[in-house]
Amino acid sequence: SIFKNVIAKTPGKSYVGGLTTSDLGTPDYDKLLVQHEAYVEALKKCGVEVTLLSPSEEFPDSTFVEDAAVLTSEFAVITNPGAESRNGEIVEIESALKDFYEKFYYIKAPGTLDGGDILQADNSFYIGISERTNEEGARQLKEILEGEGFEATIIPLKKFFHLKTGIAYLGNNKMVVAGEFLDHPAFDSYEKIVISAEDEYSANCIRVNDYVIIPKGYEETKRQINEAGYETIELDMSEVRKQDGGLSCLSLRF
Ligand code: CIR
Repeated sequence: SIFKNVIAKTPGKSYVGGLTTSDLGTPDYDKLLVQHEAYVEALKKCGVEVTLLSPSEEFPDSTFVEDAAVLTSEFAVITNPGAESRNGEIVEIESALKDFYEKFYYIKAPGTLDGGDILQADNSFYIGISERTNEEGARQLKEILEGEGFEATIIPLKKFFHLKTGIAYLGNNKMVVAGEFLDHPAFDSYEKIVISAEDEYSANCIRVNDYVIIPKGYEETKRQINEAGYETIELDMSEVRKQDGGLSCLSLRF
């Protein structure tokens, strides 16, 4: 699918005190801003129009806009983020999406769902159950998607933080997979690009029109994706990774 629009959000200073499970240290805010600007520039190079939201100090993790919505070309699903401190992020995202969508669905309590747990591959969606997305949230999304003519498969996660921490869809039936997804039956029908445990962070990459954006420093991932026929753009993600974020988390693409 061709993406025309992207929503991203500049991180605020409070980012450095946001949620994380990593032990990579405190992010350097100035360095993060440089990395975020490079991310926005890379998206522009891919030919999308970027709507850049202003920082919100009250929501330290709100630069990870992907978690607040699940988008298709026809409709938007506003999520119900599973982390208490992040739940209020949906208000701004819904209002930004009103400029682009008329049809909205909502994940409702007791269902919780983070957009990072949702992967679309053509007509199929994969919905991870994680620390953030519960069974009820997954069930609600599956019902919405099936009602709209999509297929939806629920995948309980074993180790990954979010589903998309370990998987990306490149189009043309090609799936980038790591860890617990390597031999997961749900992905049997795809042509797999296999990411080693050592390179696991690079499984979170994004295809945006003619490019695949990947984190910098993963030569084998770059080689495989180039070999599969895609041009790559590499970005330094060090300060994003420190807060458990990746390339997909920083934008909504539609
Ligand atoms: C969080 O814990 O919610 C953020 N520090 C990281 C969210 C990353 N989002 C994503 O993978 N979609």
